[in-house]
Amino acid sequence: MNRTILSTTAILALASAAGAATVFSNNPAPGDVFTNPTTTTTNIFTPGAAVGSSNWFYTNVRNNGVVGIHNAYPRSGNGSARLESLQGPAGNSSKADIEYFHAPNGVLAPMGTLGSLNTLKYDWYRASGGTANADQHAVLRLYIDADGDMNTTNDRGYLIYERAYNGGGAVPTDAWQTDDVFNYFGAGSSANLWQVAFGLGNFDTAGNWQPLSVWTQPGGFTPAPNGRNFNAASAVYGVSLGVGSGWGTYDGAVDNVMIGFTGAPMYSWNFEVVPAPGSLALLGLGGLLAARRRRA
Ligand SMILES: [Ca+2]
Ligand SMILES: [Ca+2]
Repeated sequence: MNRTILSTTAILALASAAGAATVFSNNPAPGDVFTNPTTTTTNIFTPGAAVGSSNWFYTNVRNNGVVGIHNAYPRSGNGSARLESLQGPAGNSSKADIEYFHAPNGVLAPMGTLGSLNTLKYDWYRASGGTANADQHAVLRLYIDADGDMNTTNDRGYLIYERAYNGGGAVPTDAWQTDDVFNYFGAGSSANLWQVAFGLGNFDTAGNWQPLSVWTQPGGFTPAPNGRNFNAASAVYGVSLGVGSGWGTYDGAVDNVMIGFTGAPMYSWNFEVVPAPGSLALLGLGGLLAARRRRA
């Protein structure tokens, strides 16, 4: 009996450990600097957009926005995903995102439903300086398919978390923050999220931002006047973090993105700068020497 419980616990521990992933930069230190000076927005097919084979991508970059796993603001190791806006807010203002698309077999697929979502948190850092509003920080978005049927694609959008819709105020600078969307206002009291309905627009006016715990109900929520109904059966198929557009100048980073669904392993991503080939060889040599010492 005890043995069964222990082995079940061990399997669960292994399952959640397997969900924790390190996402390495494409380039050794200082890491990746993905940018685009033009007004044309990049996409996942832009050369250099894919972060290895992690299904994370540097996306929606324009007007000298910058994104890349980099060592400027290390967190939980040597790096984080840096996000910069170098121009704006007027005229051609910067935008840059880092986004995960769930495609375990090369086909876009649900991670889980909104109704089974049970964890959503991330770390972010805003450097002091810059002209972006004092309440701005890298936002967290979920890609949502409203009816949960991935064969119909005209019913999609984002749910977006940012502090500005949760009391706002100037955000701390030069210090890492952890925002736990499910427990933002205390244990079990979730933060407000607002909807972008692709093809219909942004629904971020008063009354249209709602606690996550409302969006996840069977009836969900439909923003006025013509937003989409997101509800417990809606599928989450990706995660997005970004800055801009229209912010002014901004420098910061995100790390330790976590999203979990009841009955499934936790997704947890730590952005890190890949060791240089030389240091990998040294690590290998060190490991070999240590192994030899252990055998001796
Ligand atoms: Ca990190
Ligand atoms: Ca659909």
